[in-house]
Formats: sequence, structure tokens, C-alpha cells
Amino acid sequence: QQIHGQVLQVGPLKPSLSATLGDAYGASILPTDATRADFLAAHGNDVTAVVTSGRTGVDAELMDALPSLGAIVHFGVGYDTTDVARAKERGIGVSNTPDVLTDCVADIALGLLIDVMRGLSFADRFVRAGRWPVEGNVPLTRRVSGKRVGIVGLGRIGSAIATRLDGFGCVVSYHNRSEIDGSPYAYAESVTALAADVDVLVVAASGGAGTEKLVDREVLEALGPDGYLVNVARGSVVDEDALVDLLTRGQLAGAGLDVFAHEPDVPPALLELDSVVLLPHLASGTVETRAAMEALTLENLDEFLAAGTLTTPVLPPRQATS
Ligand code: 8YV
Repeated sequence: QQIHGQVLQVGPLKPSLSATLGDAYGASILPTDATRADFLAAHGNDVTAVVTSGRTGVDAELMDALPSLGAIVHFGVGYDTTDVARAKERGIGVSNTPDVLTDCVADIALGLLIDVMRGLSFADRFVRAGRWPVEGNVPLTRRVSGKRVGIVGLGRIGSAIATRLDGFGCVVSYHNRSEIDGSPYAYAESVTALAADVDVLVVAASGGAGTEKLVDREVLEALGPDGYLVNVARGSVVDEDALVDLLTRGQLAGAGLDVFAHEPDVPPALLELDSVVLLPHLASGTVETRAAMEALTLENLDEFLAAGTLTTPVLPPRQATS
């Protein structure tokens, strides 16, 4: 069965992916200005597939303006910006790009952990500012090897982080929606219990309603003034106001953050702190991984357009019956 149809790009995408969608698939791009409503009124009926990313996604309102929509294809592993419950009601399939970015995201989690504990970015600023000859060396930092690290969300990325930590002789424990049978790592019944027992808490859980502020003030207080937080998941998983408050008052030792609650806005108070390392959501951003994400995005789109199914679905499309 051939499903032909119109592809719509929603939100910004990697330029090469956007160009391919336009050139090879005749995709249009959803306007973000005042012409959006007119565009949807004129073309909304024709759209069968959307390609989007974790930055934008498809909410219920947009879904409702696309009555023929059969699939929402995400560039990225996270799809919390799409209303999956509404997609399910409508029988719309949703796909993401798992696995291909796991290593790069896990690498950055380790990079952030080492940077924030050893003060690498601070020390780099110190040298560039000409402070070394004047002030002598930087203050002593904290040892990474052998530390107790708690992982929130032991999925694909969390597990890859754990494996890397094994190499540093760290003692890894985790909290997850449910305990993982046969895991070599100790399970904590709650995020608070996990935080109370570790030196570093690494957030690797998926975003969305189920994990909103899972790392709340109580968790951060349990991590304590000697504890470090690393987040490579979604800003929404952490209570950012509480995090900023505790960091500012020295009630947390530091934080390494690749994600924020309102990207690209970073709380101004964090810019003043040397105890934090701030990255612009770059964890999957290598040439190799982004190319693999692009290829998997197109594989999902091709499979949907040709067969009505998805290669890496998080929600399979309801199959057309005719
Ligand atoms: C991407 C991400 O940068 O995969 C994800 O969920 O957050 C990142 O890999 C992002 O989705 C692309 O916009």
C-alpha cells in the first residue's frame, strides 16, 4: 500500500535535512508568523506527515489543524514537545531517533561531570584572563574517580553514562520508573533517597509530564552543599528556580547543565557563578551523530510514506484499513 502525501516541516531543523525535505519530498515549512493560520486553512488538509524536533513538536491544536496527519517524525530522541496522548487518540504515529545519539550524549554527561568537579571551564577562564601569573594557581577542586554517582533514568543514555562511570571506578546507583532486573547498579526507591546517598546526581530521564520537576527542591537539598548536579536530559526535569536558589546560596557545590527550562534563555544568576558549567544543548551535536539522526529521521519518513509504518516508533501509526 502506497501512502502518498504532503510533508510539513514544523520548526527549525538541521539545514541539510530541511533542504532534503524541500527538494526531494516537496515539503513545505509551517510559517511562524501571522500567515500561519491562512497556511493551515489552505494546506492543512493535505498534510500526511510532519517532520519536527524536540525543540518544536506538534501540540494538540496543530494536530487538530491537520486532519489527514498520519505520522509525526522527530529528529531527536526526545519528543516531549509533541502531545503523544492526542496523537494516540487520533491514531497518528510518532517516531524519534533513539540509539544513534546515545554515545555522544553520554560523553557530554561525563564531560560536564569532570568539568564541574575539576573546574576546567573556570580554570580556562582564569588562564585567559591572565590571572595565573598574578594570583598563582586555581583553588583545589574535587576528585572524580571513585565518587558515588546517582543516575536518574537508567535508559539507553543513562546506561551508557553508567558504563563510562565504571571506567572511572565510580560507584553507580540509579532511580528509574521501575527497578531494572539484573542491573549491576543499586536501585534507589526515590530520587530523594538516591540524591541523599551520592556525590553527583546525573539526570538522564526523558522529559514530559511524567518527569516534570522530578528533581525538586527536596531532592536538591538531599544532594546537599557538597553535591553536584549534571543534566543532559531536559530542563523541565529539574526545578530550575530551586536549583538557581541553592547554587546561589552555596547549598549545592555545582552544576553542569546542557539543558534549561526555557531554552535558549539561561537564568541570569547562573551566568555569575563559577560553580556551574553551562552548555547550549549541544550533547548530540557532532557531525557523525547528527548525520546518523538525519538518516534515521528520513528512514522513518520513507517507511511511513511507502508503507504506513515507522522504523523507530514510540507510538505506531494506526494502519489504514483499505
Ligand atoms: C537535539 C535532543 O539537539 O535528541 C534530543 O532529544 O535534545 C537533541 O539531540 C534536539 O532534539 C534537536 O533539536
